[in-house]
Amino acid sequence: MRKEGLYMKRMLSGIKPTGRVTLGNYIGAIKPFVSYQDEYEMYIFIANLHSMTIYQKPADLRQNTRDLIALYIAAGLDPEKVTLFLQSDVLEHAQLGWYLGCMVSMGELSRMTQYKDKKAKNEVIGAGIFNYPSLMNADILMYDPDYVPVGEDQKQHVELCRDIAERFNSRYSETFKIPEPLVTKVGGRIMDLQNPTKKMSKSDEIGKGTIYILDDIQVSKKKIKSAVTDSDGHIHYDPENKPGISNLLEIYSILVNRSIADLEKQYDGKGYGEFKNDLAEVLGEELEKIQTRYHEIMSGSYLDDVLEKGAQKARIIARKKLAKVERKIGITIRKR
Ligand code: ATP
Ligand code: LTN
Repeated sequence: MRKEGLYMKRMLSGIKPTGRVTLGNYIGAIKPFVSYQDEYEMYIFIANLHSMTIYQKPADLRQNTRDLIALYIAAGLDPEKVTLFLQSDVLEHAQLGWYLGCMVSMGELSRMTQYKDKKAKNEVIGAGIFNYPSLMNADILMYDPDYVPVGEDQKQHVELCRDIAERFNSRYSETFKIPEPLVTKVGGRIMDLQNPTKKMSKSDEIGKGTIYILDDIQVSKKKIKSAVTDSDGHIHYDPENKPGISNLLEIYSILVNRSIADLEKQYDGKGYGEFKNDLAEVLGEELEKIQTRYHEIMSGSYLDDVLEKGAQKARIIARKKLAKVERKIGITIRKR
């Protein structure tokens, strides 16, 4: 794709529909995607095949999937600029995932933190968690992106993807572009409001320290006002010694698009109460905008149209890439 006479770099990423979308997802993933859409040719998909590694009631999976796409759009992602699609709508992902799964070693897969963490919990784990990176490699390599924006936790998967792409290219011939992970600096790890040394997570059962984008706005504002801070009363960014207030400063900075230093100056000599009240107001306004737009999007058939268009565009690239791979590896035997 061209932009003002130059080729736009391509970006691709996915989010799993595994639960209710949190402020962490919004700040760490959705909002950055919106900011990239004018600069890059973007492919964003809902990783619903990956979400099967965690059991969800079918009705919940359906609801979470529709919510996630609607939230992307409500947050400002423009389907005219970005190709938005469902992973399961492009069958080539699973097929390429199989081929790439035959090129990765058990040792490499066993070193993945996501798998190791689950294994350490000593629960029964499905083979999907172990094989997870092969499907993710297919998601990425299928589209030859230059960049893959992800949270810190996913960087290791993108690095494995680079190794597998290089292995394929050297065993067969140049086929895949080697992608770069892109990890956001501010907002890459929003912390739990009640326990700011732990990541804000959608799989947190109690939910007191997690803000859900579609939750009641008054409840979310209250969560900000009762966020755990410290007793020194000085509004200053120091994640090590003042994790609570630093987390709130990061959230504030991203929401108003101002630097942390600027906010520190504004609140110099002021109390935590005033700071939290202001942040609660800013968050409330942002949530209100998103929720209004979300309800409009959910009401008609707009979402289905967006997904159909997105799948059609993605399939063209995926079919071409899979055909190329199958020719190279010797699966295709027909001459024409
Ligand atoms: P869980 O919280 O259950 O571990 P998750 O929200 O991390 O799940 P994903 O759907 O994989 O699960 O996350 C989508 C994106 O949101 C990823 O890029 C992830 O890095 C980012 N993300 C998730 N939580 C946060 C957070 N607290 N701060 C910043 N980014 C986050
Ligand atoms: N593993 C990612 C979701 C994901 C993804 C991808 C991200 C699946 N396939 C391809 C980037 C590129 C996660 O858990 N957030």
